[in-house]
Amino acid sequence: VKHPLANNWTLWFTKPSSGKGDNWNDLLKQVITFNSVEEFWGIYNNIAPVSELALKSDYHLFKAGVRPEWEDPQNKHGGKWSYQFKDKRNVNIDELWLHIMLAAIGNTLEDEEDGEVMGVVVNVRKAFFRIGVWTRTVGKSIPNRGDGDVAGGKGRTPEKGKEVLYTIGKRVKEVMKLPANEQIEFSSHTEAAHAGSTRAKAKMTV
Ligand code: M7G
Repeated sequence: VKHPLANNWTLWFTKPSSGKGDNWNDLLKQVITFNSVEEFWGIYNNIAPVSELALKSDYHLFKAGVRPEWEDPQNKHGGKWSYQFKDKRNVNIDELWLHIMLAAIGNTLEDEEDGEVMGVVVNVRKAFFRIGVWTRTVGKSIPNRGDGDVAGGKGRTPEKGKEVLYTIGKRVKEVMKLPANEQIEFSSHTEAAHAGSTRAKAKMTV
């Protein structure tokens, strides 16, 4: 018996750049798409844990049909909650990443009808591990896809839009078991793209 997930999910991998003119698109590879709990575990048990990945690697787990890029039509109006774990030796990144993936595919990061969560990302960098949760909006209402979806924040007031994002931020913080005095930051992808890096100025913290 397979236990279906509410969405189909695709795992992506960014392989480390060799440093010689590699561009983002050459490094980003689609690994596999799945739609059940059992398939998830089958994949999880057969891929390298984050703790064994080389520096500059990323895993991205996104709703099927959404590329893990700022430019994707479903991401371009959005942003992400993220946190950098700087004490790499004392953080159980494999467990944190597993828990954030389970929360994403189990739809517990948001109220399902909000349709904000596009995917989750882990970055392996020299000075930190970073976990990010990508959202479809930055709280503002955006043009909807025209296929009956409500995920564009249609009918949401700006206050409601922000509240939806803060709720996700709080849940992300809980899943990562961060102490209350640690802050996770929200930044929009437009800022990240302009800054040429994700270290863009944070708009919200929780
Ligand atoms: P990062 O991995 O988000 O953060 O971006 P880091 O600076 O801590 O490593 C690293 C670089 O990857 C960016 O400066 C971009 O060159 C490229 N990059 C990352 N993302 C998420 C994207 C994306 O969505 N689209 C494009 N075109 N490039 C990206």
